[in-house]
Amino acid sequence: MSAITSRLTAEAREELSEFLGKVNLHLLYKASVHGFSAEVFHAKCDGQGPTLTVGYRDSYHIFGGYTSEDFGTDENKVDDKAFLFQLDYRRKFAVRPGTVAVHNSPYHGPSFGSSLVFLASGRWITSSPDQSYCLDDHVSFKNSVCLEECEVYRVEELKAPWRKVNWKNSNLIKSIQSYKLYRNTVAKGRVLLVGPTGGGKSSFINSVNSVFRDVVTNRALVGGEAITGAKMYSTYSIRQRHGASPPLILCDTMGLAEGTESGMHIDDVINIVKGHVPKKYQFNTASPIQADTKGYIKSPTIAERIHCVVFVIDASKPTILSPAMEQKIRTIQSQIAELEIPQVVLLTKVDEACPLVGKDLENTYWSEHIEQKAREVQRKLNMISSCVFPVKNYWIDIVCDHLTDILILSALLQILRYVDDYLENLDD
Ligand SMILES: Nc1nc2c(ncn2[C@@H]2O[C@H](COP(=O)(O)OP(=O)(O)OP(=O)(O)O)[C@@H](O)[C@H]2O)c(=O)[nH]1
Ligand SMILES: [Mg+2]
Repeated sequence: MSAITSRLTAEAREELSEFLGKVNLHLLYKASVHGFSAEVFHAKCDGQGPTLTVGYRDSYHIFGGYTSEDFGTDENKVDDKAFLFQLDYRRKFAVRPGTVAVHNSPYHGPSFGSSLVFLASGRWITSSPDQSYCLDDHVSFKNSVCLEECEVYRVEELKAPWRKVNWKNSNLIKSIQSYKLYRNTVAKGRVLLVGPTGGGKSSFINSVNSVFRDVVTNRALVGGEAITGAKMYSTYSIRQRHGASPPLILCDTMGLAEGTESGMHIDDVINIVKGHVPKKYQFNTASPIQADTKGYIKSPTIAERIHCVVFVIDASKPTILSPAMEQKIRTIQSQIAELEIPQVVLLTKVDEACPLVGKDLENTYWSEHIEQKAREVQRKLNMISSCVFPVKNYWIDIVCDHLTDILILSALLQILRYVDDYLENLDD
């Protein structure tokens, strides 16, 4: 069965986080999918610990209740942490201490005293004034209301970030500027960005450039295949206006597509990695560059070869990589591995993938959703977790922001270290 989608919008989640704090909401029950039935509700939600029940009268009237106690079919619960809420007007109604916050019974769904009883009869909720919750005259779930939808979420406390980041680090940029590559084998590490169309490759190059310029720049063309530049092999030296420039060249490619009819030819990825492809080369989907193609670099120097390959993957897609794309990238990976070139994954669009992160980038490593995406890509591409970096690009922004910079710079510093490892290995 495909994953059930939550009806909570990013805005609704944001509003709920004002009541609940930093939590993860895991959808247990959705009436329109599982049935408006007390029996199914109990089968899915009993004994799950803290939960949030959300009723939707329509897209605007959204209300429900939180309890930190288990649902069940008997035993009423006193729960001083319970509350009812109504999202329009952002209202929270506290429980009266010591009263029955949750009335458990097999004959109805979530029941917050008699103030708000879900699945009282199919889609209908009932609400009658009682002593349990501090309601007022303006609640929008008075008397009987027919619901379009009812969802129950397990509320999971966010325990610890899955990776530690020093968000206050102001030395990252200096560490990158002053990075000395192994024995000066090359002046600059050459890093290739590869990945599905629209994943954010060009935006990442612009973002890195922006961090070092301290203004949002747009050197690489963003916006997909419609743009001619997206079919061209472009390389960008990252330069600092004032002070030392980082020892980096970022190489932008055409996006990969699922079939063979469009997108970059995988042989060309390997041709770039080996250093055969000249700057400004126009990719041809149907056939890769040949030894007799104009500009073909026959005997590339170490500096012309790629020293690290970065796979750029969009974290906001429901399926992070389709089986066909996974297969394509795996094929590229195995050829890169033969050349012993390090590989990294950038998980882009974390702001779009998780509303918590969209609201505050410091949530990136607290977000279970982003962690799951990182694990998924790690598993599919057989990477170790320290090679996967969530980032948000500068895409809508017009000024730089410290938190966005930190994610980009953390990834970049690690990429430089992998470049260094590769150069050192060449010596052995
Ligand atoms: N929300 C969000 N959008 C992003 C981010 N990065 C890129 N985008 C958007 O994603 C779209 C595609 O970005 P590009 O940088 O053109 O992607 P690409 O991988 O270079 O695409 P191709 O060159 O076509 O393969 C653009 O509309 C960007 O504005 C991000 O971190 N967050
Ligand atoms: Mg691009």
